[in-house]
Amino acid sequence: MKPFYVTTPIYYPNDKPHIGTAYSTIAADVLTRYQRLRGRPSRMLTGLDEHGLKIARAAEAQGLDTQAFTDKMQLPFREAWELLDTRYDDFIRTTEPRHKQRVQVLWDRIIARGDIYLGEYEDWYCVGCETFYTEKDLLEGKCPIHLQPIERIKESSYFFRLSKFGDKLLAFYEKNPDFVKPAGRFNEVKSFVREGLRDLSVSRTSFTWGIPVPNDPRHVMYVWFDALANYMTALGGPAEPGKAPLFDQFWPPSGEVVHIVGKDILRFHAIFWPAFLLSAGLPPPTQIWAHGWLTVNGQKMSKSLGNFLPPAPLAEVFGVDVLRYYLMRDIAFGQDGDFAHANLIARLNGELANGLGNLLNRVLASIVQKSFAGRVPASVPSARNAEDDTLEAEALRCAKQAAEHLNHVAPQRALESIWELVAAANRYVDRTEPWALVKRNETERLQQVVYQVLESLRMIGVMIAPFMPSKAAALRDQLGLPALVPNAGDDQWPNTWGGLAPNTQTRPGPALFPRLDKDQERAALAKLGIGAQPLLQALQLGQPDLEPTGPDVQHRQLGERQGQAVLVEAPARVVEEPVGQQPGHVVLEAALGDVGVGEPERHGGVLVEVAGGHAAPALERIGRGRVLQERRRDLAVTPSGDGGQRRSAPVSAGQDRTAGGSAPLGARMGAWRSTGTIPRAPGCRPTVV
Ligand code: ME8
Repeated sequence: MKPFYVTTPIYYPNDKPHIGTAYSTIAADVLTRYQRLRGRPSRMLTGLDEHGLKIARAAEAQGLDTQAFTDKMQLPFREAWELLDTRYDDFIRTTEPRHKQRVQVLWDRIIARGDIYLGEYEDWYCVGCETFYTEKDLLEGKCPIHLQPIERIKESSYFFRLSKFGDKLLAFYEKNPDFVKPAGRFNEVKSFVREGLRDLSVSRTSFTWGIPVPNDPRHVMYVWFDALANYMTALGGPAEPGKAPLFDQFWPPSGEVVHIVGKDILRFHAIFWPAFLLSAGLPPPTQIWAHGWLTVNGQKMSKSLGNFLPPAPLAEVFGVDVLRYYLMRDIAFGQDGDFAHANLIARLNGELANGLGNLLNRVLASIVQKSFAGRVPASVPSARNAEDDTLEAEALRCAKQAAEHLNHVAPQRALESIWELVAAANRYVDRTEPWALVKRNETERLQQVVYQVLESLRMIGVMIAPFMPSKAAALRDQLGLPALVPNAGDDQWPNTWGGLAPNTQTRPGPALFPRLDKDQERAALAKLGIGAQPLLQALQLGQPDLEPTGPDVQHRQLGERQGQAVLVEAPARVVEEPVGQQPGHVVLEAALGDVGVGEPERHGGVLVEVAGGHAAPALERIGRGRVLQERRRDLAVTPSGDGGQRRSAPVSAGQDRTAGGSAPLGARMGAWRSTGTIPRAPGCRPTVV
């Protein structure tokens, strides 16, 4: 098996990491941990993209020297990745000398091939994307991604002859049919290339925060040229054979390289990057995996849009492993998915607590302790029956399938396969009724049954390790097994049945996944600043039978009045009509009188909705924004025309109920923005008191 090298995008440190960037990093970590467990030499890289105008401006806004700013901003990334238990081998920053020096080598190689030339450039530039757009790319004159005003730029520039690489790229794609995943995205890339490529501007002269172009220091390299090279420079490449051992070992043709990226940056990776490498006479990476976006109310969660969820409070409230599990399980890798607290809680209580936690508890806590003095009983072949054969076959099938899914970078499907085994083992316990065997003193059959269940748990404990490393270790510990230590060449995947040694001393411990009861759910959500009112909580937590009577909820929001930020509080009601792109969502209408939402930039990019407390601490918690002036206004509501009649929201069990007022701090911006104004509830006539 070739050595495996997986990378995350290197993130812009203009702001702190959020659950979207955490998603890419966790996915890369899961894949690397899996490959290590299979005994494959594996390496994971993450890091920061520290050059370019975006970073220079962010530093300027804070009044900091740019290097000092990036030195400061790297910390929250390192902390977040540590908190989320990601085990990367290297963390590269593009301001490091090791990177700068190797990028210049790459540049020189391309120059030597005659593929970079000096010219002049004029086009539209989005600093948020750090990319040029032509007139036809723009959306109503704005950047199509950030929906922000865009700058016209004209300057002397070096160009990369991308136009020359169209056919070469298409031939490379043809030869490497799995180069881009998912396949649908690969088709988009191919059509884009077939339409014809323009030469690419790869240097800038209007600012200096970048890597100087060799022999022409008036220019700094285009930030994407600099950034893409990180995957190679972190290994010490490009370099002659024998000069950079990691590069020799992990870069193709000796190694396999998988770049995990979000779909927003696929073109850079699938077109520019291989073109640079083909020009330089270097092999392109093996595969680019473009996953979808984590959304909030159907809108991409991002730093620029200011609607992002920081990972730390979620990890603190639900636990790191539960958060990792949720992200990998709830969202099909490659597709977009909405972050929904209600779904997270449902999966914690269902699949984790009732499914796996309960399976462990059912046999280990009492039967193994009482009937076998806490030791794993030996299986008894003469006491086997067809149920046992079915469970064993199912366990092997699930393990094989989970591995196949992970080999194909489908973490969600791998978890589905693992939970098929959890379900099969729980069914087996239901059918074999070990507690009845205890009563009837059928010792041999009991031994056999208990062994089957514990062995299934052993297999599950290995398979969940890449996803939930601490919970896997805790499960193994309860089974009396040591923590898994990956070893090159040693495949530890549960490919065979019967690995659990009889007589192993088990150590039953606390519940693996404590279930959250209603009060705990409420407390957890309140800690995250969500839902202080009973109806709101009911909607989030899945009680569709609650009929609202008075005003549905008290809704607080940071709004704007005559240029000032104000915190308003108003009764709100649940309406049927979804605002935004997610059908089935519950949306709140609040009667906020003449207080406007204002532009998000006015409040540092965030609209804050608080269910209790004041705006300032809320803003502090999410780490951005500034309250210009805070004032509290209560708006009284008098029922009018319809006699105070109210409709309840059309929610049904299993639906996502996190939109509307129940969304976390700052997250509702999308819903409000898409309406443009704050809707008034028809049953309410607000009066300012
Ligand atoms: O683009 N859902 O950095 P960046 C899922 N520096 N993933 C998300 C996400 C979301 N809502 N938001 C961000 C850059 N991501 C460049 C990369 S690489 C040579 C240079 C993830 O800080 C996703 O992987 O804007 C996306 O591609 C990446 O963060 C963008 O991070």
